[in-house]
Amino acid sequence: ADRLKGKTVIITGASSGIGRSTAMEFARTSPKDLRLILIARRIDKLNELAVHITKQHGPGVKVLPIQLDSSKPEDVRGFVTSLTQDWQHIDVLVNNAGLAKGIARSPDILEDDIRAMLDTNLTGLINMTQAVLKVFLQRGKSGAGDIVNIGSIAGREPYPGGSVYCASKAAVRSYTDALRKELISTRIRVIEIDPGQVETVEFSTVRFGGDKSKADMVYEGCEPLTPQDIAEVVVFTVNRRENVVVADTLIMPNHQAAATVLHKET
Ligand code: NDP
Ligand code: 8X3
Repeated sequence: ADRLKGKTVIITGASSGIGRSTAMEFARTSPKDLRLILIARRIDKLNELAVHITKQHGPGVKVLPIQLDSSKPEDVRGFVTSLTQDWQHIDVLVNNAGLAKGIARSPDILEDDIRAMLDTNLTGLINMTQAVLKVFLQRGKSGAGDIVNIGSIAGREPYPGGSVYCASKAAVRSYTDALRKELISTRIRVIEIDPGQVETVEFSTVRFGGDKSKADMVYEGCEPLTPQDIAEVVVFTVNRRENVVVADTLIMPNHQAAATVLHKET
C-alpha cells in the first residue's frame, strides 16, 4: 500500500546531501500524490531540485522550495502560517539540516562555529518541531504526524575534536526521546535516525572550511554510506503502518563499528 499518498512532507537541509536524496526518495516511492516542502538557505539549489523532481515524476509530486534559515527562531515562527492553504496540512517533518564546523579542541573552537552548530543542529530542529507540532496537534482528538530527526553516531559516542558537534547531536537524541514521551497520548510518531559515516558532497567540506583535500582524506581507504542509503531508511520508517514506530536507528557502513572505529584498506 502507498501509505504516503496524499501526504505533505517537509525536509530541512534539502539543498544537498542526505536531505536532497530524501526528497528524491519520497518522490520515487510515492509519485502519484505527494507534496514536498523543501527548506534550506540556498534557494537556487532547491529550485534546481524542484525542477529535477518535476521532470522525473510530473505533476503527481508537487514541490515547494522555501528559503529559510532554520536556526533563526523568528524566521521559523511565521513559516507555517505563511504557507497557502494547500500546503498547510503537514504530515511529516524531516529535521535534517545540520553541520559540523572544524575539528578544533575546546580551547580553540571559534565562537561562530559553536553558534552555527548549536543554533542549526539543536535550536533549529526544535524551532521547526514547535512550528509543525501546532499543525499535528490540531489533527483529530489526539493529533497525528511524523517527526524524523537526523542525529548522528556522534551523538552516541563523543570523540576528541568533535566536542560541540557531538554535544549538539547528543542533545538532539535527548530532546527526541523526551518529545516521544511527552507525545505518548497522541498518534504522533517521533523517529530518530543516526547515520554513521556518509559521504555527502558537502558535509566534510563544510567541516574543514572548504578544504576539499582534507575532506577527501576522511573517506580515504573506506567505503562510506551514500546519502541514498540514509534516504531509504528515512522513507522506510515513515512508510510503515501507522501503529509502527521505528523509534531509533543506527546505520553504519560495513567497515565502521563506532564513530572512531573504522577499518581502512591501505
Ligand atoms: P550537507 O552539508 O550535504 O547538507 C546539510 C544541509 O543542511 C544543506 O542542505 C544545508 O543547506 C542545510 N543547512 C545548513 N544550515 C542550515 C540552516 N541554518 N537552515 C537551513 N538549512 C541549513 O550534509 P549532510 O547531508 O551530510 O548532513 C545532513 C544531516 O545529517 C546533518 O544533520 C548532519 O549532521 C547529519 N549527519 C551527517 C553525516 C555524514 O557523515 N555526512 C553522518 C551523521 C549525521 P544550505 O547551506 O543551503 O542552508
Ligand atoms: C557525522 C558523522 O562520525 O563524522 O555525524 O561524526 S561523524
